[in-house]
Amino acid sequence: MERTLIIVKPDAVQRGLTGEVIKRFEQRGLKIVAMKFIHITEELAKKHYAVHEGKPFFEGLVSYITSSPVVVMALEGNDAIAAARKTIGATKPVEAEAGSIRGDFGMEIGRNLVHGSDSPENGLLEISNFFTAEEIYSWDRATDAWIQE
Ligand code: IDP
Ligand code: MG
Repeated sequence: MERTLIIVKPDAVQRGLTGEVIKRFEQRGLKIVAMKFIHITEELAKKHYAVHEGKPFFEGLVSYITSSPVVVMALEGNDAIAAARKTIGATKPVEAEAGSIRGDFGMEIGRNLVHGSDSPENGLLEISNFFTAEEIYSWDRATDAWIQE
């Protein structure tokens, strides 16, 4: 069972796409185990995107993700990382498949609507940057057996 950190980024929240984005993960079968509405601080943004420090887009990325509130979620499921990234689509929205979130709603890499963790290890690490253990719920969902064997 994997967990991924999802961020509904400022552009998606500002454009009124929060519900649409959450809906796509939920209808796919990923289980919400944590969720909150927050304004990411510069410190947290730099921690979350530490791997990109030094790249030319880093400062712009930090100012984008801290520009207005976001919804952060931890989602759980077998192959949650791969499933969520497929639902999100390629990093560059113009290269993202139609049917993915970025392919349906995005135009530019600097406004690509959603974050999803890229490995199970990073999923757990990123979730711990945003949520305390008490904020994460393991719960039995009535539909679990109809979504996962
Ligand atoms: P990912 O979000 O698909 O995992 P990463 O390569 O991990 O993509 O990059 C993290 C985020 O940094 C991207 O989602 C995007 O918001 C931003 N980003 C990446 N490359 C560029 C770029 O070349 N210009 C502007 N922003 C970028
Ligand atoms: Mg990434």
